[in-house]
Amino acid sequence: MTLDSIKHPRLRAWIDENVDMCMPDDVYVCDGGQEEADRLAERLLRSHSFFRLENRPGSFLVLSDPGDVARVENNTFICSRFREEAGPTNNWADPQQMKAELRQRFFGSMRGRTMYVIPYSMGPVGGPLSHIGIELTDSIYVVLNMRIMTRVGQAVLDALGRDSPFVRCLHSVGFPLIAGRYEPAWPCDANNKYIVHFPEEHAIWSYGSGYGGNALLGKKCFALRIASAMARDQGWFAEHMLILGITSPEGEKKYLAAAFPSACGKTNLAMLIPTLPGWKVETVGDDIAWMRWGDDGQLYAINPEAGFFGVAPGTSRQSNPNAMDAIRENTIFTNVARTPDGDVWWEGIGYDPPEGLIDWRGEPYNPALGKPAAHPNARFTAPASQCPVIDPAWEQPQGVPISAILFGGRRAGTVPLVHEAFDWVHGVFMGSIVSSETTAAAAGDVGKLRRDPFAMLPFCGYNMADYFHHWLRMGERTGVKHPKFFYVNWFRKDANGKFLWPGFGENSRVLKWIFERSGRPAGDVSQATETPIGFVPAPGALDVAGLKVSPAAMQELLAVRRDEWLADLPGIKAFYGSFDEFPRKLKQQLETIEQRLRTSE
Ligand code: GTP
Ligand code: SPV
Ligand code: MN
Repeated sequence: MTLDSIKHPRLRAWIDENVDMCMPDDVYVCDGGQEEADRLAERLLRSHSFFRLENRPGSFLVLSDPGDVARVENNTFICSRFREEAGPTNNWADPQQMKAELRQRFFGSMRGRTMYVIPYSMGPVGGPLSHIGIELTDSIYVVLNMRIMTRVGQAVLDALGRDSPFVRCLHSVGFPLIAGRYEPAWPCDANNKYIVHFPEEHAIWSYGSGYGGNALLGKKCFALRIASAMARDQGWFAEHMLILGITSPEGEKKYLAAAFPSACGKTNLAMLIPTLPGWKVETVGDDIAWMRWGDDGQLYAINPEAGFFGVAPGTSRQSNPNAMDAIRENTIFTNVARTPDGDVWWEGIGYDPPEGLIDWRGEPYNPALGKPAAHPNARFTAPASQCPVIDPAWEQPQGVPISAILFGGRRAGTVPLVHEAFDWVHGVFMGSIVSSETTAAAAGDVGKLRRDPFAMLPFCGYNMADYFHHWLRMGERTGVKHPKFFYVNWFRKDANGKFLWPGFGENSRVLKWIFERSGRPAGDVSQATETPIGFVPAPGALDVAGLKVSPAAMQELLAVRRDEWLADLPGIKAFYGSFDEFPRKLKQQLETIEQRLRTSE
């Protein structure tokens, strides 16, 4: 479509402004359709980094620049007017200064390229919890991913009308095609990345990277960083949470939301196939939840996305058959290995690499070198509708009612398999002390323990102390029915460094306990043992029938050790202490728990 299809004067003016700055050769408005996608894919196929996968209809493999393979938290900024608004966990820069710097980067950055205008909706178009964004980008890869991950096209422009608000998302890979300049396979400006958010004006400027959350601006940039600030102002929640429906053998259905840090198991839990007979899990979303209190007092959640941008390594028929089915066609694979017969391969896919494998750098795979064939943060982009267990209500505009909220992370020790909060305030406390070993989803160290409250450390668009306030305040509303809070840890290890818990489908055993506990009134102790940190399953309460985990390992998994927890407190105190104004209620929770730990035997 041409620019004439834009009937929204402020949108048109904003596009014109950015055309003047970025100087693209052309401007094209995306309709999100299949014909358009085919046409754009044809253009990319001429490059050396884009391959059609003969074995998977409508699917492609893309290999990125080795310098552009993950989110870049050091180059991510929250540019609110005051530093205090961004808080100590975010990089801050003055908005005017940052814009001046960025204007130099964006100046002429789209020369020789087309600027694609992507009108997209996060959430069903026109839904009461949905919001609209417009991304301007010079990357066809971004266009092809965004049409899977979000709802793109004319319907969005129609819903926008002539003057509705939208989130302004500007993106450039930062590699203009100046006459005679060689076009690399994956253009980017690897050494000059900027992922910049202006929460006060609902704007995002992303420069230099073409990868994932850096470039698909509907995802982390809008649906979490900008949306979390909108949610605080407007009284709702934007969270890094999967949403799943779980049905008991008796046919009772509940919905759960779960916040785990990046690459800590959201996609896998969202699509889990229970090993417990008679139980069923269905997927609403695998990464982001937007939630608000409904008129009936229940918490309602939508998945603002329309696709999965999932971690490929470790995904197999054994670990996640539903994901394997979802990626059979119409899927974009990024940085996985390619087989000679036009298929994909990665570590943990469940079978040996075939002869003639080409690794994610485009070179013949040589296992002797000890380097993985797929990048550890290799991803698949697949339509959510292709998931065999997609929930019938996944596109319900008003969302699904949430009975329980889970937190989780990778902890080799200390944190038991599951524990339950005493009440809302304790639940917020629980979320505030989440910690996890870092993963390949972000550039930097892997396996380093860090505090990642609510799995939102890299994604909260404002001061995190204020974010906890928001959670506490929202729980004080009258007439609301509090979901229960739980904290799970699939990653506890034994003395030899092996996971104690089999995970994946076996996590249904923990979900069953959560399902049953979430229906109990506050203070109810059936099936539960009180510990200083919350309720854990009472002896025998966790259904382990047929599970091959020794009683000793089970005991270790559920153990709440005084010394381990006391050793964790200084880190929590240091984190709390890094804020100027921290919610008193959470500090009190910390004191109470410390007291309980010190007086328990
Ligand atoms: P993002 O998309 O980065 O937000 O990640 P995610 O939270 O959706 O994580 P995902 O489900 O993709 O899992 C990441 C990695 O953890 C994969 O390699 C999985 O195989 C592994 N994993 C997921 N669930 C489990 C589990 O229950 N046990 C163990 N041991 N590993 C798991
Ligand atoms: C994450 O890192 O949490 C992701 C992948 O879901 S990305 O879209 O790159 O942020
Ligand atoms: Mn994520």
